[in-house]
Order: sequence, then structure tokens, then C-alpha cells
Amino acid sequence: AVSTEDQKFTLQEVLDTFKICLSENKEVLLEHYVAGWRGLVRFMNSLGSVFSFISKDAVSKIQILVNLMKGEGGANYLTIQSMVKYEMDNQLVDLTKKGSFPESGCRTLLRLHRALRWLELFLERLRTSTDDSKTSAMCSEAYNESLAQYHPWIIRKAAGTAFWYLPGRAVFFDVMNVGSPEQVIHLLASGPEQRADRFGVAKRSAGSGNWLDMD
Ligand code: 1Q0
Repeated sequence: AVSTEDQKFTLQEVLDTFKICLSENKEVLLEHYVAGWRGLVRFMNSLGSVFSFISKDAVSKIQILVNLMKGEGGANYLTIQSMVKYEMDNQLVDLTKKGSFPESGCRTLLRLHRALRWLELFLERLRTSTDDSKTSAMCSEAYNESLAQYHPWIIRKAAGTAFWYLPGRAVFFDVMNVGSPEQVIHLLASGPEQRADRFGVAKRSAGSGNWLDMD
């Protein structure tokens, strides 16, 4: 019999993929990081074409990383740590002026990772939301606290317009494919706070001392 399972993707799978990014010596494996992002893009695309300008940017950034991993220097792109060391040692990152290396792995990963911070904030709001909560409000609050800081007004404007077309809370819970809303909330509860504690990551606060704030 033909299985329809191939087309089913669940938030659990995506979370699992991100979890296995962390190697035993606490390095972050790029292969799984990229795979996790591919999963997120599938979610985004399932939400409708209004979000395609957003997912296109994510896809092109994923592709930049994939090309680096497959390229001549690919062996240096096994983990985020080896990537940063390689690109810094070889002056492949724009640190003082922009433009020489617009597609460095460091720059690209930083942008993707800021977007993950948005997702973390958004999912936390979704988890603690109630029936009458508006996804557009949760989304833009999360956006304003994270990605918006790094976007020029034209992008912020476009993003704000896209948020208007977000499906409701029930659709989000549904599209995650993990079961009832209670099960979704349970899954999301094994979230950021615990993860941060487990990996000994200091709690991030808006503003100072955050590497996400680099150029
Ligand atoms: C579901 C709706 C998604 C809402 C995402 C909020 C973020 C909006 C960001 C809008 C910006 C898009 C366009 C381009 C921006 C670039 O200028 C910017 C900077 O790059 P550069 O090369 O010009 O310097 N790019 C970025 O900042 C990267 C942004 C990537 C956006 C990825 C959005 C994250 C989506 C995550 C998955 C959504 C899954 C939702 C469902 C979850 C429930 C299972």
C-alpha cells in the first residue's frame, strides 16, 4: 500500500533534528542544523503563499550553508565551531566593512539563528496562549523582540503585513501534527527554559552581551 507518511511532518521530528545537532563535546553539527531548518521551511510553506518571501530568504540562506558544506573547504564546515574558526582564521568574514564576504557561513548562520530566536519566542507565546489569543499579535510581539531589531523598516512593514494573514491558533496546533492541543502544549513545555538550563546557557536578555547582536 502507498503510504502517506512521507508527506506527514511533525514538530516533534523538527525538534528532534535540532536536538541531535549537539555533539558529545557540545559542538553544533551543521548537517543537522540545516536539516532542522529544512523542516521549518516545510511548515512555513504549508501556511500559505503569503509567507513565501520569508521562506525564500530562509531557503537561500540554507543553500549558502549547504554550498559551503559541499564545497572545496567543506571539511571545515562540519560544526559551527569549526566553521567559525576556519572563516576567522582565513579572514573570510566581514568584520569591519561590509561587502567582501556577503555569503560567509558566520554571517548567514547568524541571520538564521536570529530567526530561531523569533521562533522560540513565538512558540512560547503559543504555548501559554488561550483560545481567544491572536496569532498575529503573538507573532509580531515575538518579531519586535527579536528579528525586527535587525531589519530595515521596509522589511518590518512587509513582515507586519504578512502577519495579518497568519492562520489562527487552531491551525498552528493542527499543522504541527503532534496530536491534541494538550499534547502540543506538553511538547512545547519541554522548551527553552529547560534547554537553556541543561546546556548551561545564561538566560538571554534583550540588548547587551548577546552574540545575536553582532553584525
Ligand atoms: C509563519 C510565519 C513566519 C513568520 C516569520 C517571522 C519573521 C519575519 C521575517 C521577515 C523577513 C523576511 C525577508 C528577508 C529578510 C532579510 O533581509 C533578512 C536579512 O538577510 P540579509 O541577507 O538581507 O542581511 N533575513 C533574515 O533575517 C532571515 C529571516 C529568515 C526568516 C525565517 C523565518 C523563520 C520561520 C520559522 C518557521 C516557521 C514555522 C512556523 C510554524 C511553527 C509551527 C510548527
